[in-house]
Parts: sequence; structure tokens; C-alpha cells
Amino acid sequence: MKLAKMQFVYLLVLILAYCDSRTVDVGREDIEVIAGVSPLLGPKNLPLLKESEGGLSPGINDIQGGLMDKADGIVVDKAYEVEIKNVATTENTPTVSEFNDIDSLDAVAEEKEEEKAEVDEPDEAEDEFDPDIFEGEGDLLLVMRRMYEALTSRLNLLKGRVSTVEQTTSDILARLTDLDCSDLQTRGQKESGVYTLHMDHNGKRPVSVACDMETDGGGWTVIQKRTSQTKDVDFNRGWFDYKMGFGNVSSDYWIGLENIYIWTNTRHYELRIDLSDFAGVTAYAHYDHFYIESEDRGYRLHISGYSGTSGDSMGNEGKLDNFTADGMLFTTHDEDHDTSHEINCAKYWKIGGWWFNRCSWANLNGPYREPGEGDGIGINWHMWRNKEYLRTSQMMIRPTRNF
Ligand SMILES: [Ca+2]
Repeated sequence: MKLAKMQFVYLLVLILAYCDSRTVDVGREDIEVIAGVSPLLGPKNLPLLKESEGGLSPGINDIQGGLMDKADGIVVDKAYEVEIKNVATTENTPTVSEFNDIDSLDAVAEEKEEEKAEVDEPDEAEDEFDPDIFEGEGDLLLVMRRMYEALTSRLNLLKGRVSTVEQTTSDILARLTDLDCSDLQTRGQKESGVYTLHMDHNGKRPVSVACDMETDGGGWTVIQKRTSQTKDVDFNRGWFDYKMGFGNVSSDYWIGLENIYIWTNTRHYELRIDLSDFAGVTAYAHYDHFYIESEDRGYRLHISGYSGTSGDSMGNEGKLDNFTADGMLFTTHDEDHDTSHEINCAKYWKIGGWWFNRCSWANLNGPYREPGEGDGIGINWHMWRNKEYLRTSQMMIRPTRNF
């Protein structure tokens, strides 16, 4: 037994001696050198620093400084230094002064833990379900309803703006394309009435005009109109007024020679004249071809192709005489272009302008007179009622449909 005890004691001493040679006091309880083989053999045999529970990794300066003094005999090679440097440069690694001060290091560790806890708190809060978010379906429906109302209001606003843009575009298009009432009719206007056209007088100019959308298929642009409603529109006017137009477009008016010139030199036009007498009888004259020349040419008249019920007081059915209007220049009391060398027909008879020859078979711009008044000079159409006054007259043009 003694021998056995001796052997046990010897073995124990050997074990203790061996263990003593493998343990290094590094001066810190939280760091332990777990390998003691010569570091010269390579990085794998160098002493490794096991992290304490605080999770701190000491920097390379610590290995060379404080730790090196305590780990006597252990040499740190450059490879190890590089490896540790990589660790030391990681974020949140304490500074040298902090590490040398253990208390400070602990304080830093605690601070890091607190920061970590603070960072983690919001995440935990987000993960929690807050039942107060949806207190009831009523609130959710109210929010959705208000969103719907807001979107609907916005949508209606946009619809209004689109409508305005469309209307503006339509107006611009109309200014570019609507030359006369037939264009309006083509675009869907079916009601007779007053419309605005934009005539090109060295730039677009708005012109109010009456449109007849009913007679003989409609699409007529009224260029002259006499009614029994307004006797106060004076037709005994000078050249400028007949050139530019005058009167009340909703009753009695003359559209103006310049407008007629523009129309009839842009398209081929037909002319229709509707008449009525004071007995209520009506008649009409239809001319397949109608146009006038420019002001420089005295607005010379070209009219032919008569048909109708009133007789041809403008062209005399091709039989030229001293009263035929076809081929005549326009005359007003201040512009004598008629064929009479003795008189100015408009001035002599104190009537409005017309395509006078040695005066005329027709006198639709004469003074408005009731039966029994005056000397037979009023609104006349001799081929129908001779010198009787007419109650109404209307001259209107439309692009020719039957050449
Ligand atoms: Ca004359």
C-alpha cells in the first residue's frame, strides 16, 4: 500500500507540476491563456484569448502591453498581431485607456448592454399587438368613407377640368373649321338660331349670324333679313356699312359684303331668297350659283340657275335688260357704281344699297313700308308682286349641294 500511495503521490505531483506549467496568470479573471506552446510554431499555437462572459475582445495594444507583462515568456508574432488588429478595429471596441481601467471596462460593458437593451425595446414594442388600433368596425368604415369621399371629390374636380379642356379644344377646332352654318349643321347643330362664326379678315374675327337649319334641308347662313318686328333698322346706309354689315342679327340685318365675299370665294354657294307679302303669302327664289367679286371690283354680282316660285328678279332668267342685277357692281348712296349716267339709283330713290343697273327689278334693302304708304319704293320683288311692298325677306347661302 505504501508503494501504491507513493506512486499515487508521485503521480499527483506530476499532474500538479504539469498543470502549473500550463497555466498563466494574465492578471485578469476574465481572460485565460488556453494554449502555451511556443508561438514561434505558428499562429495556430499562439495563445488564444477566450472571451469572458462580458463578450469583450481586447485590442492588440493590450496584448503588447498589459497582457504581455503578465504572460511572461509568451511571444506574440506579427501574424497574431494582424489577426488581433482586425478584431481591435471592429466597431465599439473600447479604447486603450478604457481597457486598462478594469472598472472603466466593466462600465463600458454595462453601458453597451444598456444600449443594446434600449435598441431592442422598440422592436419588442412593435411586435406587441395593440388592440386599441381597431376599436371597432365603425372607426374603420368611417376612415374608408372619408377616403372615398375625398377621392370622389378629387375625381369630380378632374372631370371638370377635362371637360373644360375638351370644350376649349372644341372651340379652337370650331374656329379653325366652322366657316358657315352648314359646318355647324354638320357638327350636329340642328336648331335654327343665332351662332357665332369666326371669319378670316386678316385674322379671325367673330361674326354673329342667323342660321336656318330647317328650310330645304337647313345649313343656310342668312346674309340679309327683313322682318315686321323692327322697322327702326335703317337700311339707307353708305358703302362702309354695307361692306361691314349692320343691324340686329336676331331680326333685321345685313351681314356685310366683305363676309359674303369671303364665303363665296372660298366655296361654291347657292342662294335662296324667301319672301312673304302682307297677305301672308310666301314665295322663294333659288339660285344654284352665287358669288361676288372683291371690293376692288365693286363686289360685282354673279348669280344664275334660278328656280322657285317668285320669279327671277335678280337674273331675269338670263334675259339681260336695264334692270338685271347679275353682273352689276354694288351701289350705295355714297358709291355710284350703277349703269345710269344720270343718277345714283340708291341716292335718287333714297333706298339702301344693291347691285343696281339702271335701277332694279328687286329692292330687298328698300325702306320698310306698310301697304298704302309711300310711292311704291319699299321692299320690292317686281317679278312677284311688282310694286307692292313685301312684309319679309330673307337671303341665305349654303355650299352648293347640286352642281
Ligand atoms: Ca350712276
